[in-house]
Amino acid sequence: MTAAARSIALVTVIIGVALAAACGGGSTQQAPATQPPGATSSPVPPTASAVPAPEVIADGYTADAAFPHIDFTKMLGMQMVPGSSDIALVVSQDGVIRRAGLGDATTPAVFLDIGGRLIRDPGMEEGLLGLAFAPDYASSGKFYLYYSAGNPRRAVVSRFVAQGNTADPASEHVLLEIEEPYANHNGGPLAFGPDGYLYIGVGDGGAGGDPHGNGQNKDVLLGKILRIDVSGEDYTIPDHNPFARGGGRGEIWAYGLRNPWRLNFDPETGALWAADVGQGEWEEIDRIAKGGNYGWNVMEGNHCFEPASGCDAAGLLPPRAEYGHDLGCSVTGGYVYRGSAMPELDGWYVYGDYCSGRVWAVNTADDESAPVQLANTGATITSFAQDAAGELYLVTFDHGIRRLTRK
Ligand SMILES: [Ca+2]
Repeated sequence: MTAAARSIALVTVIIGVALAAACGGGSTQQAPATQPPGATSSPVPPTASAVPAPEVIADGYTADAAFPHIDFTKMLGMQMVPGSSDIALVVSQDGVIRRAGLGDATTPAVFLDIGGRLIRDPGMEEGLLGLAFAPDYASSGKFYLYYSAGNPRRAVVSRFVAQGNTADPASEHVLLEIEEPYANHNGGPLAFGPDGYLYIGVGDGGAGGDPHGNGQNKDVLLGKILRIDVSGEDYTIPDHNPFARGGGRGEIWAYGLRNPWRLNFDPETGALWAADVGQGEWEEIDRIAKGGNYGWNVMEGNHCFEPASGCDAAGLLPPRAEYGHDLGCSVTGGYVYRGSAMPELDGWYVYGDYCSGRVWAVNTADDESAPVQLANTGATITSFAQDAAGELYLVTFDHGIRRLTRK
């Protein structure tokens, strides 16, 4: 990549950030609804047994302030402590994790601070980026973090062990380090699958346009979804990983990703859903399959990227949903909703945009229906969160925690 091209890529990033203030509201552009207008105008039958499930209505949702005592700089995650209906860990990009009670207004206390282990001269995308609790956290206290370190610049996946209401930084056991050529596109999501393995979203290494072709290179870990077994002291490669017996790095579960930003399993179907941040035009949502090639940098969303036209899309898996930069600039993945307060969203994957604050949902029960815009919040959405009942929240840089509810 030439210096000029790199400058353009950086300018693109900067413009994207500026858009956070500019795209907050007002536009009437939105994804089409899946039901005809007026579908809800019929009177609701009086007998409870005959009440049909409400439908997902475009812009029929709101994101109101929740948990005002949980509002810290650079929040990008809130996850319920396994087994608790009230206690969450709140992750900040600066390396601080706080332990927060949702049901009281007590200022959350620091659970763990690894700020000193982060890169000293971070780009705006680096930092503490992901947290996952071990499936046996309630008894083991084990949890996993993904963060950016320096000298050399790299992504680190480590295990820590909690004791009581805090965790000792000295409990760290580094599992995996991936050298990062640039400061951006670090990925960072972690999630345990129903198979008990740890899934890791890794960005393409950065700059712009994936100049080293990492997304399509199965011999590197950049631009991938990884799956590793962390049940032992050090990680091992599960036997059934697609390249466990050759053809690429054994850790790879899926490839052709650019910058996966949030990765979650549907607890009902076991399907893995990821959001992949686009280059300059298209943001996408992917259902991640074993060995799947999600196209980057041959394609950005459903569109040729390299080359810009006439690319060979054979064997590339298209996104389940995409949107253009007229509606945002950086997708934030969420969850397949399985709560009860919004039954019409059961089985819909909810996601949003960091720059515009728009929130959408797409039905995972089919492969074709269009996404529906649920709300246009204007918030810098960095993650979604779920409470113990499976209700949804937005974690934001500038609007604290917001609860998604039907209007
Ligand atoms: Ca793709």
